Amino acid sequence: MTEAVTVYLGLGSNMGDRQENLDRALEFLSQRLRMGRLSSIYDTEPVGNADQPRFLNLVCQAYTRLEPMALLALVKGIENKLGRTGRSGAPRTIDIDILLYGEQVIEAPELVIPHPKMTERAFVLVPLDEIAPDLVHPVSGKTIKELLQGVTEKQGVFKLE
Ligand code: PH2
Ligand code: MG
Ligand code: MG
Repeated sequence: MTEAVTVYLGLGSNMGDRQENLDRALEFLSQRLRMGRLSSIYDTEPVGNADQPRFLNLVCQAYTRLEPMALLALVKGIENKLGRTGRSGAPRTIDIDILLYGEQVIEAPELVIPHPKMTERAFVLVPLDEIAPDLVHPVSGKTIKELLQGVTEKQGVFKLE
């Protein structure tokens, strides 16, 4: 049997009971993945379409033998169970992004890993730095700590108590 791969997932919610949505998503994930480290929850300013509610974001580590496309199908299934509808850019009950899948680089039409925007997003890098500062991003060759140092816009990201 193949070895489990360490993956990092970014979760976000800006519709309905945001905390409850994150909790339920983590519960569904834990039914299918062995969960590792979990960041704090952060209240974050929306990036991109600014005309939408603030997000709660977190990052988790997990171990899985699922292939990347099977992992994508799992997270999409969980998004659908939690009532995610609509286009990207609109408010959502839950968004689950595969940030990193081991050290693999994947460029398929439906899945790009590492997540193409993770290196510029404080709402991803701040929680990821909390759980894996020395992790090396396989494309840039930089650690998460180094990537975070390169991001200037961190003021919209607040750690919840
Ligand atoms: N997700 C987006 C776009 N903008 N902004 C924040 N703060 N948090 C998110 O999770 C987020 C976003 C697209 O998925
Ligand atoms: Mg996203
Ligand atoms: Mg997504």
